[in-house]
Amino acid sequence: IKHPLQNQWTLWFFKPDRAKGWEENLREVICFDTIEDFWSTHNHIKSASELSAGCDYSLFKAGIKPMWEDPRNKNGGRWLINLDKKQRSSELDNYWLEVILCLIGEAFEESSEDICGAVVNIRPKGDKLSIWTADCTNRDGIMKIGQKLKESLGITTRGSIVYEAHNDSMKKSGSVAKFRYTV
Ligand code: M7G
Repeated sequence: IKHPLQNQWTLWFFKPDRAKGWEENLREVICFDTIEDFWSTHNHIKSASELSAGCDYSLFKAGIKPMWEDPRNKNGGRWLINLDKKQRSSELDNYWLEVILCLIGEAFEESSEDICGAVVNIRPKGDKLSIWTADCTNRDGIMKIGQKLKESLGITTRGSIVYEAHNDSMKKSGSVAKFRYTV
């Protein structure tokens, strides 16, 4: 008997193709709802650090698309971790796995309800990890998730993780979005 997860999760893959629109470049890879199915997926796909520049993996609760426009995301935001280039070889894959295990294991307890998914962006200027939550005004839930995230990754630097509302990310023109919370 396989071990059921509390939620069903969908893994998405984004591969940049300039000839296509952003959403067209987003593909559903697989849906799983047991620990065993998670590991067999994880063990046969490329690790995040092996992806080419511009690609993303996203893991979202089934039924939520990994985009700002989804009804479950549109009032939400993300905890964002910016990694240094050198962390791709040292930290990226471990961090991403840890984030996934927190999500599918419902490690955020009562705040797990607020979780929509997580994204890893592979970028030449520095990779990014984020956890997307549903409501950018739910301060308590957001802070609990942020603290748990930092703790799980063993990040101790104060103020190193910022939460930004998708509404701000959407509007940002080149520069950094106005963040709302930090841990
Ligand atoms: P990114 O891939 O999140 O980060 O956004 P990057 O700047 O490090 O590459 C790059 C661009 O992709 C954005 O400026 C948008 O044009 C597009 N994009 C990203 N996201 C997450 C979305 C989304 O949720 N919806 C739409 N419509 N476009 C998006």
